[in-house]
Amino acid sequence: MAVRGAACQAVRQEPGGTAPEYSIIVPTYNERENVAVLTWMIDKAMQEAAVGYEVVFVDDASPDGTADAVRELIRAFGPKRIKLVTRPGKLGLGSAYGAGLAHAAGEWIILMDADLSHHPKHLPAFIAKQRATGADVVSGTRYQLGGGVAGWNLVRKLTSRGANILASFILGARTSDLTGAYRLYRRDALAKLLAATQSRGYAFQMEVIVRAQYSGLRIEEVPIVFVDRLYGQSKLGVGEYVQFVKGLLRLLVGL
Ligand SMILES: Nc1nc2c(ncn2[C@@H]2O[C@H](COP(=O)(O)OP(=O)(O)OP(=O)(O)O)[C@@H](O)[C@H]2O)c(=O)[nH]1
Ligand SMILES: [Mg+2]
Repeated sequence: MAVRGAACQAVRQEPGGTAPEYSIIVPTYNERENVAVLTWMIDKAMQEAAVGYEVVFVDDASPDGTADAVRELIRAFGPKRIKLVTRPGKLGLGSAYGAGLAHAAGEWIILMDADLSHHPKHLPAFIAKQRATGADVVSGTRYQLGGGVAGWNLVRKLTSRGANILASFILGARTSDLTGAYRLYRRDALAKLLAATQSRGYAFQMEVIVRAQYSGLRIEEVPIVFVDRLYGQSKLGVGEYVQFVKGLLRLLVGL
């Protein structure tokens, strides 16, 4: 412990061991190549925002050893800055957020992907937007001025845009990016939304934000540029499309 304490001195800690204001929950499945650079970029962004934070990684027994890479980060940044929640197998994103929340100490929760598609440079904008507006949810959007996607082919761009337009039209959603996952939530709001949400895959993000709107939470948006993953494999397949349509139909009849 003495060694660990000494190693941590180089890294900022919250004074007096108080809880951080922001918890950034990052679910991981086979993201070994991404977690270190992501953490360094998050640290830079949160220093710029001048707020206290922790990162909670939720790893589902990634075969590539992601959890060991996170343990290295805990040694470098300290156990107050980085937490690791491990689960015995790939149990899905929705429950990963819940598991992360159970171990998160912050009043504000930021959800982001590990694959650098959600660039940490946008974090200060999420925080500033929430503080300026008093919003319960700040959602990153690719579909407002200043936002966009990089690295996707035309088919994937049209699919994402089409899915968003279709879902907005059918569900009367006011948020411009329903399927994005880069968001900031008031802690208790997220807990309630997660408990109510049943969809999986891209429909999960849509259900969460539509439920937020229907339950009267204040939602604001910030433009983000989504960058296609550089390392690791994309999991987008036919199954994802089927799940999205199923989720959309269920929301249509169920909400
Ligand atoms: N803990 C956990 N994390 C997951 C699971 N599925 C995906 N993730 C992570 O959730 C985030 C989003 O998943 P991605 O695979 O990047 O999904 P995507 O961005 O829609 O698609 P691609 O980047 O094209 O693969 C990433 O950080 C993944 O590592 C899971 O079952 N459990
Ligand atoms: Mg991704």
